[in-house]
Amino acid sequence: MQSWLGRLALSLVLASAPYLQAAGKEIVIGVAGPHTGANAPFGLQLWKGAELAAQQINEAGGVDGRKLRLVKADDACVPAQAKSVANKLVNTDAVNAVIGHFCSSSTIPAASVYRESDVLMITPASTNPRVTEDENYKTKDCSALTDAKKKESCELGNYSPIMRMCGRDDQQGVEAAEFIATKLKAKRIAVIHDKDTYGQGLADAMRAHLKTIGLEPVLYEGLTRGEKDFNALVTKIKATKADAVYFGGLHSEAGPLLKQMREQGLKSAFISGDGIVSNDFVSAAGGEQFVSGVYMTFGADPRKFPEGKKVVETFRKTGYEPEGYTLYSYAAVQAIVAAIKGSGDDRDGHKLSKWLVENGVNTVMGQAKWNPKGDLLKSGYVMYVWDQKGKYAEVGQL
Ligand code: ABU
Repeated sequence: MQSWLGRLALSLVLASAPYLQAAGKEIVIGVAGPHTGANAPFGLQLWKGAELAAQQINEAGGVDGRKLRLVKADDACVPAQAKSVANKLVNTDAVNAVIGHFCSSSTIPAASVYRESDVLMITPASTNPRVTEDENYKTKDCSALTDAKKKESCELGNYSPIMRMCGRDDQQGVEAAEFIATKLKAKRIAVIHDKDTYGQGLADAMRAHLKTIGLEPVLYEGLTRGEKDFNALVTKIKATKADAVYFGGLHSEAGPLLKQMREQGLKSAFISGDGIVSNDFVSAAGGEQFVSGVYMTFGADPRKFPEGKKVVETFRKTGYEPEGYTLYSYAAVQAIVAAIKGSGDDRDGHKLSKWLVENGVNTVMGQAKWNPKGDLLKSGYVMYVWDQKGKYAEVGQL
């Protein structure tokens, strides 16, 4: 039997170390995104990446013996649903952290739930600047505080639990504008967007940079998500004699818009962003012949990083091509696991974020480092082009 002194010592250790208290308990990670609906291909990318990462980590012994368990949370890219599934993940599933969401317009309202509950959220794919530029999140100056505990808590509050594993549209838009102006040498540019946080935000960032280089779009217009007939809009674009059409939005609208442009004989260059980085863009457009020659900005191809070679091979052996944001999601699991191990805390979003900011993580995509706001220190965009086989590769590599 344990002596009272032994029991006292044990209870003191447990009280001061929630991580040890949780020993043996599963680590629950929410994987939130559009698992149904038009954007389900992107939800699948997030799920596949997280699933393989969790499986491989569990096979290697888990997190100091604790197994990872994933919970799928479907927001269908609908903001109100995103907030509701975020509440469920926090209050019912008692997640330790969240990967997601995908659509920035869902990530932003869901993030307010995680921020309030102090749960770490890492989005692999939401690129709108407002995801991390939250108006409710203000860095505080803690330097005048003399009470050590208050100072520590104030400083911890400056590490945001809302983080991303991807770049931002204020970078992506600049890359697109530079390419259109200097490589395509387009002068008459029509800018179309889907009126959504991501799509319009990206179109606006692109347009703002065009302005700095002396170009004003010949047309700036929004379409409605979910619609499939854009023929009236195409007629309008045609009338502008645009030599390039830039689209801010997702593959589900980019596909039919592109198809109807080509069917109406409009041969202008078509450029879009990471919202079309899915093989489903090809079917949405009606086939390879329509996507051939389409340009798209996305981060440097994660399938080419040496750190991820084995993981990419494993995916391919199972018949799954780790396209788009799949490896970003894998890397987000790696970050969560590293932060839990490294910080000794399994739930406090600020502590996990602080650890990530101070240490960085080696992932399948190389080393990731963040600022306290949750943005990656290093992220960039490159231009891709889709080919006649319905595949995409960096411009110059085809
Ligand atoms: N960044 C790709 C589309 C997802 C989003 O940010 O809404």
